[in-house]
Amino acid sequence: MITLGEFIIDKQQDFPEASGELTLLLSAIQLATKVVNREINKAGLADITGSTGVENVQGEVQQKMDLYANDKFKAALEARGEVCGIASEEEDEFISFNTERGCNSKYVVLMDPLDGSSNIDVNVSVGTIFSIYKRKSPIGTPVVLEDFLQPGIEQVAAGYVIYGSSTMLVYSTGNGVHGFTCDPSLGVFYLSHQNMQTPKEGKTYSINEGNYLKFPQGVKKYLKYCQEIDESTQRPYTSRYIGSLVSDFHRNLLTGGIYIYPSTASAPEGKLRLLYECNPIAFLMEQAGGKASDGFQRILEIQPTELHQRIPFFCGSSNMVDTAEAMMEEHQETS
Ligand code: P6P
Repeated sequence: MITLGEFIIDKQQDFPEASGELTLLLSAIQLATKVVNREINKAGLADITGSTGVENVQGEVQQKMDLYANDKFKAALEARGEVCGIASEEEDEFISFNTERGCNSKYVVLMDPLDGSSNIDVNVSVGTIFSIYKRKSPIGTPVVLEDFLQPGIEQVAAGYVIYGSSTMLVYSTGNGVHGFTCDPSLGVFYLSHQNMQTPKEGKTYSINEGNYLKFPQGVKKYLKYCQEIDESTQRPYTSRYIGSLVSDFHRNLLTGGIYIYPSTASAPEGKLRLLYECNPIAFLMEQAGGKASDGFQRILEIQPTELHQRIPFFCGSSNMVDTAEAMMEEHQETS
């Protein structure tokens, strides 16, 4: 039974030049995860469900738990002193930790502190998503926007927490994807899924079919393909859509499948945010042997231009993403 802390330190040996800063950063994330997990598990009892009535920069009404989680992760990262700045779905602008220790740190963190938080009120799983880069601006100075606008391929590490039937923290530093399950009696994360690999083929597709009429033609074509009867390819596939990216992703990662949030007529760039949802999830999926694109190009190679920019998202088993991309390509002119 290896704990998350022991595993991170063991893996640190893989990086001779490692100075332990990333280890301390990941342990700060672990600490905040435990605090948020405790609050989520009693959400119905504490006055912490429901909305604040305030809209975030996305134009979405912030849930009380969104702000709680954002504050806890921000505080843990600033206190640990291994991060020079953060960007968050819940913060309009990036935040620079201008202490001497902060300015001299080499990492920036981007996060969705509580993805799918509207599900909390109905007791459905939610998640935290985080993405870690080395800063590009000089050590010793406050961070700048360019430190955050890096393509996903530059990520040093990425991960998510799923607050589900059990609480798991899943991360990668580019050497495989590893999952840790929390023992609630001890509040300790133990290694439960080492070197997670996703099947090349799956039988599950995850998409909000309520938007069908607004989908691009290539997506409509792919959904028809999923629903056709063809025993040789075990179709029709199964539709599973929780409305919580981390939950749909985690299931598809383990069993095979594809998650699609495409552009729609009303949202031409899709809904999901490139920097702190799609890039970290794409990093993990590729590390597990899957694929992630915007329907045409690899997510991790997209050069970001804005902190909260959105992007269409196709992510999952490589054969399924290939098939969906082929249909997007075939029908691009009719999208
Ligand atoms: P819709 C949650 O708001 C989220 O960002 C993802 O977690 C989830 O997959 C998606 O949006 C759900 O969006 O439009 O289908 O309700």
